[in-house]
Amino acid sequence: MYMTIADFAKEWEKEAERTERVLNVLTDESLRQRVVSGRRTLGGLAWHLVTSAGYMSALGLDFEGVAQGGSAPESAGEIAGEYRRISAAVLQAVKTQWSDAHLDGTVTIMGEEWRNGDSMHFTLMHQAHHRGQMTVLMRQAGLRAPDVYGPTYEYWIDQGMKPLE
Ligand code: NI
Repeated sequence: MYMTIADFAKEWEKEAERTERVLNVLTDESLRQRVVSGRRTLGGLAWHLVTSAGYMSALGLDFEGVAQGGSAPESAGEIAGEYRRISAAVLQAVKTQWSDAHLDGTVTIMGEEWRNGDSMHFTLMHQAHHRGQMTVLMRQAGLRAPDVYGPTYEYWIDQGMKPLE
């Protein structure tokens, strides 16, 4: 749990960089890759990361969110660009509009009291969860998933080593 804005900012930046690494590999065609027929697409999951960062406005932060009613763009570059923009905007809003004490403030979300610092942490965990789903779909779409928290299968091959089973 974050006690200071500085702690939060450090983790937010690191996680945003990981997410950008994943988004930057997407191609327009790969956005249509689905979990199973009729369910979420890779593009839908990628866009979900953008819109969920936008939910931080519910904590009283003021920043430019996602255009209302906008559906997922069909361009991978556009999704990655919009993610970079909104992720930086949230961070900038926290740094300029909050003090450390705001992290201890609470907001009622879906009938529950949420500590702001915990909401921020939840948002990053949620992002990591969907990023993991995305790397599976990326493989199914024929893309090479980047290293996120550790080496990938291809990384070991590149190093001339036998990949772990
Ligand atoms: Ni979600």
